[in-house]
Amino acid sequence: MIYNEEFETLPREALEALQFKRLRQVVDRVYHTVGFYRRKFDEAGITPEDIRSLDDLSRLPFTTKQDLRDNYPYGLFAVPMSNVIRVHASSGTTGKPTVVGYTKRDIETWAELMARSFTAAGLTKNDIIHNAYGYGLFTGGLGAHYGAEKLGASVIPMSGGSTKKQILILQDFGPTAICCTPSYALFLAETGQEMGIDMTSLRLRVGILGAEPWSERMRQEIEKKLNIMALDIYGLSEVIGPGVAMECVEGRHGLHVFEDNFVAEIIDSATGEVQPYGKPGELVFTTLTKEAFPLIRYRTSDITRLIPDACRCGRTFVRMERVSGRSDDMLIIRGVNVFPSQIESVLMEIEGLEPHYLLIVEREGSLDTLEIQVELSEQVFSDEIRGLQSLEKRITKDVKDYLGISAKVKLVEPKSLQRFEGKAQRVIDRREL
Ligand code: DLL
Repeated sequence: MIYNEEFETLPREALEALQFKRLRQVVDRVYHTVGFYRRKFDEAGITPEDIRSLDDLSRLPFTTKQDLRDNYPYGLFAVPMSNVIRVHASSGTTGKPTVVGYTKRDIETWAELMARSFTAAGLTKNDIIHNAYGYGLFTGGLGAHYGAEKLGASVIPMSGGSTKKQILILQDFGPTAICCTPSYALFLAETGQEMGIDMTSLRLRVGILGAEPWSERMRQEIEKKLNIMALDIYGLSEVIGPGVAMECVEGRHGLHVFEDNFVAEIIDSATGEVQPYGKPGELVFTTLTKEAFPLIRYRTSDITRLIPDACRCGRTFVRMERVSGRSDDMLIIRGVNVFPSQIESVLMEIEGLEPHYLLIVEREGSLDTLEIQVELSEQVFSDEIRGLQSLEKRITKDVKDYLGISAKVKLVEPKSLQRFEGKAQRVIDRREL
């Protein structure tokens, strides 16, 4: 099933013509409305008129997360705030989040992309969708919500957390589809099992899972434990949120990028050189239809490759292979994006700690766990136990309050963590997906 036949099955030639037309428009618009882009283009000696074909896109400069940070919070918006009807945000490399904005039309575009994604997963207005992506600044909850409504399905706005209640609702409300991160899907399955519930006999038949990397092995586990078909959905706040690319039930290999709205490129992370189809590298997006927050050649740091082969489903959009990793050090812990530098900033605000720490990420059952080991200063090391306990509590609380993640804190003796001559290795990620 295809939600928007007209656009999703455009012959490549017509699609590329449409992309070019929209690219010219967006390049023109950002050049004239966003100071940042005008400066960047001027520095590169390029004007909108120089973009004469889709290939000329590669002549434009990249936009990075650092650029977004430098223009925090609204500096890259291309419309006045009075036209912005929603903002979302995700983690940046410091304590400050990355802020994105939407006009009314952007919200409609996004809802359609999510309706297309649900349709690609085989859902219709007859489905009941249990939405366990978090509602709030995170784009998952509201993104999926509006898409489900656009499709005409019934949406259960669960948001994240309260696992036992989620299981009750899964049993009683009879949802046929679930939206959540793949690790949370597994956690729900396992918790249900522990509660003595047969999680394979619920009405659920489809999972629309994403927001973090997962593997084919995890897919099989989830499918077995919940007796569903699990499909991969990809997106990032900067580009729009979930619904940038979606797997279809027919293909189940690679996610169709909604190319009438986004141009995808793969580049060599080190040189910035555009790579041909099939070669792995860093994914870069240019938005073609967004009004409030258009992005030109945004470097996602996600590593994948593009598959141009025709798909049985009839969509002509190129597919991206499941994301295999990142080119930066961002961690995704229980769906929350966090950079080690953010944890460091929180630690360094607290007296009595040394700037030597180690982050250990593991997966217990299906849940990610984070342990923070941090060295005490000589002065507090001699303190009595009580003082140390309250210090541990304070760190746990600050990490939770500022970054939204639960961590186990272990205070260690001064000078006990390994020192490094070159680049410090502060993260041990033992998760096997
Ligand atoms: O995670 C948007 C989203 C919500 C996608 C719900 C899918 C479902 P951010 O919080 O900005 O946005 O995080 C974006 O998450 O750059 C990837 O590194 C990672 N990511 C998202 N989807 C996938 C996926 C949302 N399917 C960052 N597979 C991205 C692997 C994913 N990684």
